[in-house]
Amino acid sequence: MKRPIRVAVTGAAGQIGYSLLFRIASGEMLGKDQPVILQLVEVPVEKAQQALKGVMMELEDCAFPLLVGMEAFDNPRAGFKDVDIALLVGARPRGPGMERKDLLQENAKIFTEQGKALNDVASRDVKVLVVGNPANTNAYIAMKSAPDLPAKNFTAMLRLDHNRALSQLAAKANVAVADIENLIVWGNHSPTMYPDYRFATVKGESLQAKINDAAWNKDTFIPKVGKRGAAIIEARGLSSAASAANAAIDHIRDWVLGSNGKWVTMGIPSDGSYGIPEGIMYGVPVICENGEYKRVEGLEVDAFSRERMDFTLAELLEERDGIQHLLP
Ligand code: NAX
Repeated sequence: MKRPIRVAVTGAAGQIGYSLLFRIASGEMLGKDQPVILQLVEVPVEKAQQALKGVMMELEDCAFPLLVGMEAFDNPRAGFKDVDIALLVGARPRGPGMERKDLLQENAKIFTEQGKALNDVASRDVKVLVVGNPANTNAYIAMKSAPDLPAKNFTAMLRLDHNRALSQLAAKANVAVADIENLIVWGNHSPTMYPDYRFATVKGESLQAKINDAAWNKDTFIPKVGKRGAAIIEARGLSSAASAANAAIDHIRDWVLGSNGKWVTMGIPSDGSYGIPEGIMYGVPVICENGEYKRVEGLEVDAFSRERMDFTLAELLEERDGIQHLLP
């Protein structure tokens, strides 16, 4: 039997957690021959811990052969011990009357604590995915709070945006999702993101040439992908959960097992390329191989794209400036 992989999930009793845990335990994230141990972290509140117990009872009742261990925790320092993968899903949602600034500050506290805990007790190779919003800035905070871990171990989730864009493009061009390659979503996981299909291909042919509709790109496609989260809330009365969990599975599966040469979008610490200052958690195209991601380099940035990429960057810089003074 392979060595079990330890996976921590925060916010494990929440809605994304409920869609995520069963798929991890069934082998969809790390492979059908890979045993896992789940380290589930929730807030130290009776109701949340109780709900988590219920989820764990259901996980037991699935009798997943690959689930070889599972434990509940009420703090990250215990919950992140020796973890190989950390899915940071739990975050402080925006409450009534709460300003954006307050939201950033509340989350800064959570992700500083979690970053420090990872720094002190997680595997040195831990792969961290931040899902909880504001995901990019929370990932930045966790990364900055973990100076002993490589910065490249920290990532933010833009895969849901990537998948949303793929589906919209497939429908518009009347092609199969699986045939679309080389799509990108630049920037922040927020409505400012820039889904970019200038390089996308379908069976080797240019998708842009096939669609050939600049007005649709600017006025329909980009805003639709950006506002998809709000449209789901409007329709469902709840935010995206199953699709978010699916994107988290896609993100980690590709990172660990490889993306088979395909471009996928990950929020990763920038290296100064593409005019993005170093160290910002910014969505870029990557290819994953042998457990590492590699940024796709040397793509041309035209004037329209520059404007979009700078727009989403400006928001990230503003978020960073709002929490910089709280960092260790
Ligand atoms: P829920 O409110 O259903 O669940 C969140 C859970 O996290 C709760 O059970 C809560 O007790 C727990 N929690 C809060 N703070 C915690 C902490 N410090 N440690 C451990 N657990 C903690 O939210 P859900 O729908 O599951 O969404 C979770 C997060 O994902 C939210 O921040 C949401 O905004 C974000 N999303 C991010 C997406 C992305 O693409 N990056 C898309 C989906 C989603 O909106």
